[in-house]
Amino acid sequence: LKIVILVIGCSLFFACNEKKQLIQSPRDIAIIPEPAQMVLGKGSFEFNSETRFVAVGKGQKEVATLLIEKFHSATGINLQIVEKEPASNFIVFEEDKSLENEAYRLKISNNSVRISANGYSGFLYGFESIRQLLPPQLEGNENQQDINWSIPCLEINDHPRYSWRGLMLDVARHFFKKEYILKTIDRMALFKLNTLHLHLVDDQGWRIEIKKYPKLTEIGGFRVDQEDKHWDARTENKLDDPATYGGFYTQEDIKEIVAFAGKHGITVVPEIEMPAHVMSALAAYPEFSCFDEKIAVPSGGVWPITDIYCPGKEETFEFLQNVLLEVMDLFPSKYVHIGGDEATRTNWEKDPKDQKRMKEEGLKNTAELQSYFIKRIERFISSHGRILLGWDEILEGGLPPGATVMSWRGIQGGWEASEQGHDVVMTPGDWTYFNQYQGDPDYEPIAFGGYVPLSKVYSFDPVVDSMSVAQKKHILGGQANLWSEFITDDKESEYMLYPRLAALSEVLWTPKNKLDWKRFSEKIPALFKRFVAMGITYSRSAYAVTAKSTLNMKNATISVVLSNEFTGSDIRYALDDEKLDTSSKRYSAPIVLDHTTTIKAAVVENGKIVGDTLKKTFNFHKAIGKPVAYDPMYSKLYQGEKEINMVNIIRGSKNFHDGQWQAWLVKDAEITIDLEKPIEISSVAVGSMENQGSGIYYPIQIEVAVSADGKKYTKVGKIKREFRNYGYVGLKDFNIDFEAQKVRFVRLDAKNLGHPPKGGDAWMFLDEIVVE
Ligand code: NAG
Repeated sequence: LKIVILVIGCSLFFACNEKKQLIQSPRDIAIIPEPAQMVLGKGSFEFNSETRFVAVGKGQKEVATLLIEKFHSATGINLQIVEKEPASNFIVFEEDKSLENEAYRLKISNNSVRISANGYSGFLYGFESIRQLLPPQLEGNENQQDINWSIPCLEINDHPRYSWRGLMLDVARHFFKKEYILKTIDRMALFKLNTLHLHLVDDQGWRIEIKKYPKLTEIGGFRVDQEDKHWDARTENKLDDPATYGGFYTQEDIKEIVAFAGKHGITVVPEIEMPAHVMSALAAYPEFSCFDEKIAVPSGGVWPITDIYCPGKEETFEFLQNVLLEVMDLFPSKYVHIGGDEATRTNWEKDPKDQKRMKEEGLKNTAELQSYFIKRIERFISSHGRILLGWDEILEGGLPPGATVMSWRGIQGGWEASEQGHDVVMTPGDWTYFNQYQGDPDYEPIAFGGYVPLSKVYSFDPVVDSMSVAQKKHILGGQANLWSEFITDDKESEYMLYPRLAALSEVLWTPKNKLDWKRFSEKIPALFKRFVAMGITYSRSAYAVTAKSTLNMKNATISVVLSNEFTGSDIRYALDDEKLDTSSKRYSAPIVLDHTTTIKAAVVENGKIVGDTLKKTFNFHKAIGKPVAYDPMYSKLYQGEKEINMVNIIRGSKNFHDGQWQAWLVKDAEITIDLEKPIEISSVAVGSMENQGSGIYYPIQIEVAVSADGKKYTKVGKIKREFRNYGYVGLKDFNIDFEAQKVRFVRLDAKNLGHPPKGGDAWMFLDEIVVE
C-alpha cells in the first residue's frame, strides 16, 4: 500500500513539476558505478533552501555535512541538520544493521529521501549516488543561489562486488602536492572507491617524513632537476649536483590526508619499498647498502636496480623496523605495503655479510635470502597487528605465512598466492596500469608504451574462470596503478586517470551480470559534464576514430573500417582534400580504396567534433601483396599480419601492440620481396619505430639490394644511423632512392642495435616496405 501511495504521490508531484522532470527511464540515470539494483518510480524530490537533513546517529552528521558543503560551495546556501523528521522535504539517515558493510538503500520519494546503511561507508555511498543524480552544477563554485534541483523518485539497493577498490598513486617519481591528493580522494569517493595506495618510496624520491631518520627526506626527498627531459633521456647525477626537484609529506600532512580520506570512506595504504627501489634511502643512508657506497638520488630510470638494502647487516632491519613503527603510527590501515618488486641481487651474491647470513640461515640462494628478508619484516608487521602486502615477487623463495599479494605481472602471481591460501589484490598491468596509453600514441601525450584503452579497463575482472571457488574467495578486489615516470603535472595525471577510473570502479563494484559496456558508454556524456564542473582534465581518447583495414588480394583493394571505442557513435569522414567537419559524410560501411588515399575522420556529438581527428594515408605502392621471405623469421611475439604484413599497405602505429609490427630481438633481419615480374622502381622505404622505454630501437643500418633473377644482387643504397639516447616514441621511414631500373627482387637488410649502451637486449620493429 505504501508503495502505491508513494507512486501516486510522486506522479502527482510529477504532474505539477513537469518542466524539471527529464528522467523518463532508468537509462536517463547515469550513476557510476551502476547500482546493483535500481527501480525507478515516478516524479522527483526537489531540493530547495528549506530542505533539511535528519542526522542523529553515528557518522550521519559527517556524511550530511559533506553534501551540505557541496551545496554551499555551489549555491551559497547553507542547508540545515535537524534531529526530528519534518513533515516533508528532508533527507533522513537510518541505521539498518541487517545491511552488509558498505551496502546502502536509497528511497527517494517526492517528499523525502531515506538513506539506510549499517554504518559510515554505506551512508557515504548513499550520498555519492545522490550526488550523481544531482546536476553537475553541484560540483562547481558558482554561487548560483537558485537550487531547485530535483532527483528522480526511485529505490536503490546497492552493495559492492569487491571489498578492495583501489587506486595507487606513485608520488615518488612525480611528487604530487598534498592538495592534489585531497582532490583525488574526493574523486575516488564519487566512484565509491575505498583504498588509496600511496607509493611513498622509490629510487627517485622518499616522500614521507620519518622523525628518526631526517635525511630520508632532506636528501632522499630531492633530486637534480631534469624534469625538462624525458625520463629515459635523463643522465646520471653526480653526488654534488644541486638537488632541487622533489618534496615530501610531513607527518602532519599525512595525518591530514588520512583523516580526509577517512571522511571519504577511503583507507590509505602506505607503501614503503624494500629491498629494491630504494636508492633515495641509500643516498641518505649508504650504511644500509652492501658496500656503503655513496650514491645520488637518480632523476630518471635506473635499470637493473642493484643498489638495494643489505640483509647481511642487522642495522638494516633495525632501520626498517624503526621506519615502519612511525609509518604504522600514522596510518591506521590494516595493510602495510612493503613493495618487494624488481630487486637485482648481484650485490648480495658478492657481499660476504650476505653470504654469511645465507649460511647461518641455511638459505640456498639469494632468492631465499630475499624471502628471509620479507619474512622477517612480515613477522615484525604482524606482531603489530598489521598485514604485510607486497608485489608478487614476494612469492619467490617462499611467501611469508600472513602475507597478502598484489599481483601486477599479470594475474599469475595472484593465481598462485590464492591457491596457497593467501589473500590477493589484482592489479595486472594489461588492464590496470594507467601509465600506459589509452589511445593511439600518435595523438596521446607520451605514456609508458602498452595499451589500456577504456574498454580494456571495462573488461577487467579480478577473478578468472580457472580459479577454484576457494581461490576466488581470496581475491579481495583490484586497483589501478598510476606510475608517474612520465607524468609531469596534475593535469596529465588527471588525463590518465579519468575516465578510466570510472570504468574500473564499475567493474569492481557492480554485479558481473549487470556490467554492460553499451550502457556504460551512454553514461559518458553525463560523466564528462560532471568532470567539466569538477575542473578535471579528462581524456576523450575513447571517442578518437581508428582505422582498421584489410587487404583484398583478389582485386588489390583495401577495405577500411572506422570505429571508436563507443558503440553507435556518429563518425564523419572526408577523403583527400575534402574538408572534415560536422556536415561531412556519415560513416556507415567500410570504405573501399583502390588507389593512394588519405582518410580523415572524427566523431560528432551534439553538433560538435569530439575527440581527436584521425588522418591516415593509405599508400598503394608497387609491392602490395607480393611474396615476402624472411631470414631469420620475425619473433613469435610480434608477427604482425605474417607473410602479408610488410606489403599490406597498413602501417604500424606508435602502439607496438597494434598487430602491424614485425620485430626481431637482438638479431638483424634480411627481407626479400619477389615482385613476380620485372617492374621499374626507384625507391624503397621501410618504416620503423623507436620506444626506448620499452626496449625498442631504430635499426642502425638499412641496406637495399635489387636483382633480376634472385641470385645476383646489386646494392643500390645504404643508410647508417648512430645510436642516440632518445626518450620519445618515434616513427621513422628509412628511405633509399636510386636510379630507376627494372628489377624483380628487392632485398632489404636491417641491422639491429643488438644491445643498447645501458644494457639489455634491443628490439627492432619494422613495418611496411614501400616500393615505388
Ligand atoms: C614496474 C615497476 C614500477 C614501474 C612500472 C612502470 C611495479 C610493481 N614495478 O616496472 O616501479 O614504475 O612498472 O610501468 O609495477
